[in-house]
Amino acid sequence: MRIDVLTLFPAMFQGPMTESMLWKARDRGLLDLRLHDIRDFTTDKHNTADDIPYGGGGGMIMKAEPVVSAVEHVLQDAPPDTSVILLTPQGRVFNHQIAKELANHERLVFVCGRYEGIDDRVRQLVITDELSIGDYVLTGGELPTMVIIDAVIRHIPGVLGAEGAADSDSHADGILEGPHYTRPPVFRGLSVPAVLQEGNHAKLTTWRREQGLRRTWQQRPDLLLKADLTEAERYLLATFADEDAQSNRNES
Ligand code: 4F9
Repeated sequence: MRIDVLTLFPAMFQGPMTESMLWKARDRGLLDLRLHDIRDFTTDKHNTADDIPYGGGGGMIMKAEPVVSAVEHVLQDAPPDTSVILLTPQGRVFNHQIAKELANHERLVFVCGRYEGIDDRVRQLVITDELSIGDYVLTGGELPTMVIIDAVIRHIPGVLGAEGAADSDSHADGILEGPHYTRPPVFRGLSVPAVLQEGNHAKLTTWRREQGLRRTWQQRPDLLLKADLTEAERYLLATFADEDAQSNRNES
């Protein structure tokens, strides 16, 4: 996959994009990441990338021309269905499903805004998708871009060690993963659950699903409304609620 990032701060990407998994993906030739400085597409002698807003209001707005030129430059040799993504708190909220969907693309372009905003004509002319990473405002689109690239490349075959490891992630099937343990078997009086040490695979699979459901019920009950659960799993959820009611009675 080739990813082009358009930013006024390409140096912000140096650390994260050269460490760990992202580096592995690039090293293995699975990710061709290209950073472009929007300032290189300015045409005046002062390399002006921003200007004051029409109608007042303070703050600076990124000019349309350099951003549109930069997008057109990277799109020159791109397939017509290439997504050009703007990071903005006004976009669709990014999630696991969107990460998987984006991983199927051969090319992606990320446009990182800065300052108070970006001239809306950029959006009207060249943007195909607007994404947010949550309901808060940051100083620019660079961190959201890195978050999204990290989440997307995990779904490219060969990036993770074990093939298909992303399929068991939290959120992969709408519920959270259960707990994980490593050695030692007892730490400060807390034991690793016996089922993990027994090697009974069928039992382990059931246990993991049960633990995932329990975690989801405890920490993100909102996810259960949309999760695709069997009759038996719905019944299990009801037993969690019963256990809960039981322990509340014992406390009082
Ligand atoms: C983008 C915030 C995506 C959240 C872009 C300022 C942003 C953002 N998700 N904040 N520029």
